[in-house]
Amino acid sequence: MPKKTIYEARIDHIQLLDEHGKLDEKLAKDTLTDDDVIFLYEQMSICRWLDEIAFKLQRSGRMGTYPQNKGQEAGPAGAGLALSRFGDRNWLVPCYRENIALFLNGLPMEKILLHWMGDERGNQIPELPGGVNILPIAIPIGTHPLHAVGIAYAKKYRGEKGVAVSFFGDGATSEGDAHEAMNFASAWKVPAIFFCQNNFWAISVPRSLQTGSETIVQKGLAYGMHCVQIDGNDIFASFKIMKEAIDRAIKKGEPTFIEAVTYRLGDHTTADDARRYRDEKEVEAWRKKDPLIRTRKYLESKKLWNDKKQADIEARAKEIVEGVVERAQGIEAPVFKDIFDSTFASLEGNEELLRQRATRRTNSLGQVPEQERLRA
Ligand SMILES: Cc1ncc(C[n+]2csc(CCOP(=O)(O)OP(=O)(O)O)c2C)c(N)n1
Ligand SMILES: [Mg+2]
Repeated sequence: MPKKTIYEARIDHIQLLDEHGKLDEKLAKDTLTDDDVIFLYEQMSICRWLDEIAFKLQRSGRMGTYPQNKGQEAGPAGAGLALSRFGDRNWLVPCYRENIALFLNGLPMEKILLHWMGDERGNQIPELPGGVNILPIAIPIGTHPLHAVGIAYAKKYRGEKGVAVSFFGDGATSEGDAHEAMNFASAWKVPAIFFCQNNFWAISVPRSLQTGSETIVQKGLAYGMHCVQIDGNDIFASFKIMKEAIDRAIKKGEPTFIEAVTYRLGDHTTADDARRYRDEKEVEAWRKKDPLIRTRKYLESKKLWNDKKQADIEARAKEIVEGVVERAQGIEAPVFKDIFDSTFASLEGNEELLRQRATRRTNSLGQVPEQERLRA
């Protein structure tokens, strides 16, 4: 029977900096300067320390829950830096595992702590000095890529030069909304970029149970999008590919899907114990690929880093995060009504009922501790 091939697919995997800290200098040309790498290494170190302290805050009852970003800093670091440099008034539409991309674009760190302390003011994003717009953290999985595509459509409609980037996990690509977003982005040719952090797990569900797809990124091929997979623990690859995606979006109005292959070294959130479902050998293998370790090895190999600088950044990270915690905890308690005002258009006389329901929650001792902080 005569047949002809009408479609063939190829997915490239991009790595510039390997796990031993060795850089492909040729591919890395015109990407990050030495100063950029030092800067990103320092920022990743500060974020890692914020993770440690946030974990302790939750354990001591001062925060509801917290999802550590540990191990996944490089992808959002490179991408976040590119977003701050290229494009015009870009939009960053996050989920919860790319804190560093937000900080690199000027979000005050205490906003993240306030969010996880359940304070609505953590979601009120001020106008940021770099000009990038940031939406509040999205906890519903996979819904916000649609918001980003809507924003990208508005940018196109208004003739503005800039992109809207949504960050989400591998699990989000099992949700219908993410596929609607990809379809619209490609059909409407809007400047949207999809940045998927594939960390191999959606809470306790392994990637192998989520999809039969060989890669996550090839899902974007079905929608006619430019698709590329990167080593998500490599700041050079992330910066380079995000820069190219921004160019493609602005010059050609075409969306890109980036899959950053990485691993979460911590639990899903503080409410989780990953030891119950993950093999320690798997975690150990990924610890060796830690983005902080490889970036430091690279800097050391170029004589740009030493033990003294390491001690300095560790001390600075402690000082910065201490200040962040002080500011997050030091602000006046939130107004009770904020919880509802930010959720409902109108309370329609149900305010008292909602108040009673919200404050009925007690801890194991039958106390109502957290709500007492709230002002009426
Ligand atoms: C619509 C929706 N369904 C279920 C959940 C519960 N939930 C929270 S995180 C999560 C897993 C997300 O996995 P992934 O997208 O891979 O992101 P990761 O946490 O691994 O970064 C789920 C199912 C949710 N928040 N929203
Ligand atoms: Mg995941």
